[in-house]
Amino acid sequence: MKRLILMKRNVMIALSAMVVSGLTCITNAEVHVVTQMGLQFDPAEITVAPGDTVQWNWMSGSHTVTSGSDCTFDEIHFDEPLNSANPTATYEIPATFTGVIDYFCRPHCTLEMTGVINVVGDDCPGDLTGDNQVNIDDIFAILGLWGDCPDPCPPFCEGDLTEDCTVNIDDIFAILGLWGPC
Ligand SMILES: [Cu+2]
Repeated sequence: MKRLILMKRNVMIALSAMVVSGLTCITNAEVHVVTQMGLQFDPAEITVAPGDTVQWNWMSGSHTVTSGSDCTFDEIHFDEPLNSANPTATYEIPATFTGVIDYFCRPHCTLEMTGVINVVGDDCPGDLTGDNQVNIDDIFAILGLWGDCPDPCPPFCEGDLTEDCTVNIDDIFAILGLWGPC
């Protein structure tokens, strides 16, 4: 019995190692640069993919990058200063998020210092490892993300394909349903 438990543990260690090596294959993420120019973000609207990073570069004055619309922080994505003390702000788009992220500068929002990030997902939602196929590696990725989603769960949680705020067996069934080349 003890030996069986030990063997199970070794299998889990091996699986974990495979998950880690599988996840490091995700290398197609891009960095999109937005520059603060006076009271504008340039470009004001960008289109990115899930997992990409947006980087804002400060030029002058004192600003913030704050996600939300109507000059109200959405308390979901980001709220960072962009000034001489913090001349670069970055945000990594969650891997499973798609949709629109509006953002603004807190001091200059009413002067229409705003921006838009369009996050357009790929057409292969089950491909967590980014190798253009849904296969056993994606099941290992699910295992590595297993459990309750971090708070706040909506609107994104990596590995939660069924969007029920927990990564569980249902997500493995979802992977199986998406099985094959993208
Ligand atoms: Cu500003």
